[in-house]
Amino acid sequence: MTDLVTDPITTLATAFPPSFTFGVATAAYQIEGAVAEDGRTPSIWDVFSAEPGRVHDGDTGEVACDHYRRMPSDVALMRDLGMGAYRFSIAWPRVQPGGAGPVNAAGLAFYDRLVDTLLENGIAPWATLYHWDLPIELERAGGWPVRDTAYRFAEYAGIVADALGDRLRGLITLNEPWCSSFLGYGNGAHAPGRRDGAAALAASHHLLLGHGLAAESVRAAAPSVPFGITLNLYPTSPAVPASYDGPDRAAYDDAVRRIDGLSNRWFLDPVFGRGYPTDVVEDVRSTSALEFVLDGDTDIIAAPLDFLGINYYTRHVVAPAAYPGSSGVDFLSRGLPVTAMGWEVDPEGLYDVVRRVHDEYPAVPIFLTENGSAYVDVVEDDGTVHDAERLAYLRDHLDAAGRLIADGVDVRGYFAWSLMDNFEWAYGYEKRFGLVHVDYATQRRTPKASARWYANLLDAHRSGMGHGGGILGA
Ligand code: IFM
Repeated sequence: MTDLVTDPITTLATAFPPSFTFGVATAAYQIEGAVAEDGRTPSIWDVFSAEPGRVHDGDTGEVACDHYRRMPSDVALMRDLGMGAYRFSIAWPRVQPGGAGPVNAAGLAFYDRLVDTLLENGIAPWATLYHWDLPIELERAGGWPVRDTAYRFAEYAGIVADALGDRLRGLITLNEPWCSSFLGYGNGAHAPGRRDGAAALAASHHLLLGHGLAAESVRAAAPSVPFGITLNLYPTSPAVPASYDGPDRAAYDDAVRRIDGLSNRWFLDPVFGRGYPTDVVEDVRSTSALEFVLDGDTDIIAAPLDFLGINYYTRHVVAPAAYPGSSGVDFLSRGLPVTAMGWEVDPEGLYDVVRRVHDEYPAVPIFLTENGSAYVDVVEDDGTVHDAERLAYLRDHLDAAGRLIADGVDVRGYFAWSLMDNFEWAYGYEKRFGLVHVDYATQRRTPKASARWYANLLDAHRSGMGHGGGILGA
């Protein structure tokens, strides 16, 4: 294991080959603001966050980090931190208001400028096409549970690929379709806030179908842009040791199977050409007969990938439900330190989940497209934030990424979530994931200690790893 105590930066930097991509990630609705600027129309998140009780403190993305107006200085900030790549998302309602019909040139022009500004500053642009901001008109027509939304998405994907594909270094169709379908349509915690299990399953299928159809429209418009999808994956473990052989051992294993099935395999299997896992099809049969899966759909979804994006935050630890009538599975904590989200800090989980994809699915380059932590930051009088816990989280997860590479897993990049504090969906502005602190009253950006540490690591990596010290010292 890398010695992270005595030589945290120079040793860690050696774990990553020279071609490794280091960057940061954001998403449009979480940072842009300017929701009615240049022809943008509302998305499901504008409508959802305006509904009382949906988002903590009634927060919305109306202003967010005001990135739409501050884009040039935000890119300069990334350059100053030495970022090699930036993963952003494109707001569908800016590019194609209403989700269908003609392109809104003014909205698309923002992303055109962003891509050029990034390139001028030596930062590789990576775009995500859908990070949860469905145009409200498409939701009013039925949203993702409706098949037509997949075709609308493929059309929009082609528009973006045609305009930006010549300059993007990576194009990701969907960010975390599990969240879009199961949180958006299943438990209602996310926009559009519906609570309908059958609709959630239909949404998951149409999101994946949209991904597959987008492969065609993207490759037709921009054949050379690396094409992929980002899944949020969770290693799933029983809340008992491997050696446990009590009478309910099988029930623990079944809890793991069910949660792994719906969280991971429901998405990985069809994307890698295996169709939907039959055990999960059985699990959900009382909710839906999956009549929306038509002949040929699974072939479309299995479109070849240039890379798989994996987002990792924590592990699921599960047990058979203590009380009958619940969903059948309980999620437990092991008493490990948690982030402000209540998520256990488990860098080994990153190793485990990526290793599992490497071991069980066809070989494909892997990019860690999100990984990060929310903590309650204390801002000192001089504006600095000594976020030791976030720094340790970042360092320990990067160490796990380095060990994956050492063990032969084809991990090619890491994007820290997030460049800066932003609108954390139903948690509003209360949870801060940024490497850069945002004072929402003034929009002042201040790099936290974690940002400066990451900048030092990237500096050491770029300069052939011989570099010690740096801003924080070794
Ligand atoms: O902020 C989100 C992001 O939009 C998607 N992945 C998880 C992050 C933290 O919750």
